[in-house]
Amino acid sequence: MTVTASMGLRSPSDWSVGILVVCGVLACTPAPSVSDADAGGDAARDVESDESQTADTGARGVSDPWRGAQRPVPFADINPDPRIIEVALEASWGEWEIEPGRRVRAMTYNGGVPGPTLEGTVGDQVIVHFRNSLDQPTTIHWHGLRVPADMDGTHFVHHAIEPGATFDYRFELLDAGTFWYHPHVSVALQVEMGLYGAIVVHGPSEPPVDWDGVVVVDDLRLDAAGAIEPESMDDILPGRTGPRMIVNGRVGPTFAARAGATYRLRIVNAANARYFRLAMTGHTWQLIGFDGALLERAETVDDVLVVPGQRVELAWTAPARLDGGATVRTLAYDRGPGSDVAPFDVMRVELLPDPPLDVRALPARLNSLAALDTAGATQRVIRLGQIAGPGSAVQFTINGASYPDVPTIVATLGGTEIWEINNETSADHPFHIHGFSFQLLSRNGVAPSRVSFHDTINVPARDTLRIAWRAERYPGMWMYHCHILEHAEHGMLGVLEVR
Ligand SMILES: [Cu+2]
Repeated sequence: MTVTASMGLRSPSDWSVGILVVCGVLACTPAPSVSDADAGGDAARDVESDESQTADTGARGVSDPWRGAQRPVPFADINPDPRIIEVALEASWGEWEIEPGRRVRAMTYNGGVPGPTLEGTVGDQVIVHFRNSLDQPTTIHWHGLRVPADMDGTHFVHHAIEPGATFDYRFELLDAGTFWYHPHVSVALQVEMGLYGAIVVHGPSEPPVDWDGVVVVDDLRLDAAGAIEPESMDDILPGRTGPRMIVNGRVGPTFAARAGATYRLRIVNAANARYFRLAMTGHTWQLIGFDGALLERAETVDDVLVVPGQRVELAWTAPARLDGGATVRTLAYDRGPGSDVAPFDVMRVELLPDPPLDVRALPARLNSLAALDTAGATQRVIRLGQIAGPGSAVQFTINGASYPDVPTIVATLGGTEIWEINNETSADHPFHIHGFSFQLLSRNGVAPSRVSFHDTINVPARDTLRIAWRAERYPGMWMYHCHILEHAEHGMLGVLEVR
């Protein structure tokens, strides 16, 4: 039994061809590891090789670094077919225990924050039986996943799900990577109140690591009574932030690592507006991927910026000694007027007493990324701006207009788009496109040193980014917007139609 597919590799060819998965009801042949083909192997050979070697997560007896409530819960899959993930998801008011003994009233998915992690493999079919038990309408947006437009959770592709109503989301997992889900109705409020969860999609060629899991970061501001503070007018310009750093729904958790083990950290920024510039005192990380695509080669970094909505993947090998432990912090970052530039501690890292493991290097080659062919691409300019709004508020604009007055962009199905995004403001904006991944072509005219694909990327103040993407597979109505959720709600959002 073989897996015949171009799966999980971000290249123009596998975006344009249908993805064929040949798999029986029994388990598919384990996927070959990239490490099999380190020495110059090409991507096609990597995925078609019969040399089977699974990513041996956990094979060396490494325990989960998260303790108790710090560990996100999985979904309960009610479908016996191993290639169908069928789950129940309910949004409801509940209690969120942000630290031992401190509970806040929150919006929860299946009673918790974050919601259950949706974990699957490329080619899996997903059915989510969703029930809205809130007292207000909601939807679910599958951030970064390529899904049919009518499953995308925006209000112009399906009606908001009213209180007490249900909706079944159905889609196929097309790409390996780290994604997340959250509402797209009253989004600034509902995400701030706790409605978010991670999505992990495994591909056929994953780097071998000892543990692979999610690190969902968020921040929170409580009022004097200990409740999540409502949004104020002052939150609109910088977006809402708070002084409590949250990881996997908990303040200040501890990551308990085993010496010599390699950890794959799938970082999801679920905060409304906080830019997490993460660093571990005295240590470096290996940057291995963004959003839905691993980089071709790991890059050693001292710190990494993760903007709202974005995912960044890191690999970290625990050292032989970590006397007194270490602290992961978010470092000072100035993203513009009114923003919170202060550093904060995010989580502790400690070593387990377990005997050290032999250190294993990551594969030299993690992925094969082909740059998009941009010949004949339709070129557009997207200008991000701001103007004075009603009262003392600010209004955000795209090409001079605020949603819903931003003219709809109509892209041709099968065509290639190049967007020049000019940030004309003095603040950074994280730019997100629904339904499609884009390649970064340049920043201020300078091409990056490597190929990378994103669905959410920071556009620094006054900078110009050029991105390219293929309008393929799924026609329909999509959105693009700033992922500082207060900015999206105050005008920095446009409609994209692919037809
Ligand atoms: Cu913005």
